[in-house]
Amino acid sequence: MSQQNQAQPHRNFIGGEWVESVSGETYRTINPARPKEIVGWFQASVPQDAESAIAAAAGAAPAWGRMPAPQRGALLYKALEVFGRRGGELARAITIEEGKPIADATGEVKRAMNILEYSAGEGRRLFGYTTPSELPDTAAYTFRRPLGVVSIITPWNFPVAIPVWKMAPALICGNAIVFKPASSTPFAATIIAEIFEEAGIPPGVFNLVTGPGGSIGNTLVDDPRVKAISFTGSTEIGTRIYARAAESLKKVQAELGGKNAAIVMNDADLDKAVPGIVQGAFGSTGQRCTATSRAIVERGIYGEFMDRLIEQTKALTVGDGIDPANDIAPLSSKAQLDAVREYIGIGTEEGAKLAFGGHALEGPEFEGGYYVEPTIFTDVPLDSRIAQEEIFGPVLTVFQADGIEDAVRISNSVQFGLSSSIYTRDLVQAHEYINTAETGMVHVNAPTLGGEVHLPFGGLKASGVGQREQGTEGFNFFSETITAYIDYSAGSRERSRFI
Ligand code: UN1
Repeated sequence: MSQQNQAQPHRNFIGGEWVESVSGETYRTINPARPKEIVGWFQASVPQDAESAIAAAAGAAPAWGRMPAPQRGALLYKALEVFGRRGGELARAITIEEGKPIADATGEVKRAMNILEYSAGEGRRLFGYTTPSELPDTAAYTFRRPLGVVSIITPWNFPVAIPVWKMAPALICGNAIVFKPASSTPFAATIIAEIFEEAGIPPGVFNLVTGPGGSIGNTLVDDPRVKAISFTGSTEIGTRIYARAAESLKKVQAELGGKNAAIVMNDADLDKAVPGIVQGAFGSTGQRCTATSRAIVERGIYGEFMDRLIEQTKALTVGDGIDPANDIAPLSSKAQLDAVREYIGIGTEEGAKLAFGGHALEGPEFEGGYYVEPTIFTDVPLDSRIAQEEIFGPVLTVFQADGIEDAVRISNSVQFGLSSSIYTRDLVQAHEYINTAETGMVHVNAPTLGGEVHLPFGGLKASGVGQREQGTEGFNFFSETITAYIDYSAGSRERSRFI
């Protein structure tokens, strides 16, 4: 039975059973708003646990893959229904374990539900294509076949939406999954596993293994029964996974870092641009691969933009994400807090001007939580580290540009290429940017964030590799395309062969 006593450690979900790690070890997660508060205890899994999960998935994959896709879709609809019922609980789990404001967590759950709905419906499509053959009386068409077992390795910053936007397409395509959430956010992952169990997922189709990536990550990539890896996380780890998986020619879908820019042209509507950049930079405490970490502002509007930016940033309240009055919640961990503080220090040393914020918030009212003020740097040297590296916190760097070409040059000057945005009323400038921005997603007059589940999500350059997530591309990643040729001519006859 799925229900686990809260006082007991949560368990792995393998082959339809809730089981302990063979290591006999557990570890705890904490609430970043009050680090003294323990969220739960979880299994510290070792390679043998990952192997059991892979074996369970390999055993379940053939029958699941043969089940008609609309029936798999019916099961995803059922999971959607349970998600709806447990949505509030999931949002709270996100906030107390990851830290983000409850409104962001609620939005995240909604996104997960959107992709479940979209993927469930895909059970009645999963299109291949037909095309005329060059031969007479011959049918030629493609269809999809599942890959088999796939590993789903996800980060802490979206503990619900990212896993679901990988697993829903993986499952509808007929794959069995082994899901390894980030070691710091296994609580929401455990609830997701409970939801799929309650929806009636056949044993072994959905497996959850918690614990540090250093311990089980390699098994989830190397095991020959695993056919593909879908990963979201740092560029460093993504590069290692891609290289490892290449040894056995596995498919990899890796969504990695970002250093996203929002351009503000002289003709921009600042009533849109300023709130859009404030939300992009500081929403979810900046811990989002699509966060706006650079604003590139045309010189003529710079003064007014900065005045409004600082005024609106000042109005943000920082505090525990569970209180809906707070706009900025803690960073997700002590390590994140340390990294962001270090970058703020580096920024000052590198000669950038600290225009707002820059301090950790440490008074007794903050209860030891990992808070940092929203922070804005101006006069940032283009080759400096804070201009080039992903900070993953509420830190915005601002640049000045002379016209669209200069703005594009600054925008494209980083190794990353995930998302970008331009604020302008001029269609010519907007299209110039859409056509030349080195990013996988471009927004016009809207923040760099987010996306809709039926459109592809992903980036160029160091921001990712492999087929995009979501949209049709997501289903393409999780299926093999098989090409069939059928000669239906009556009797034997001389046929010209295709070459
Ligand atoms: C979003 O912009 O809402 O890790 C989603 C991340 C991204 C997802 C961002 N893969 O932050």
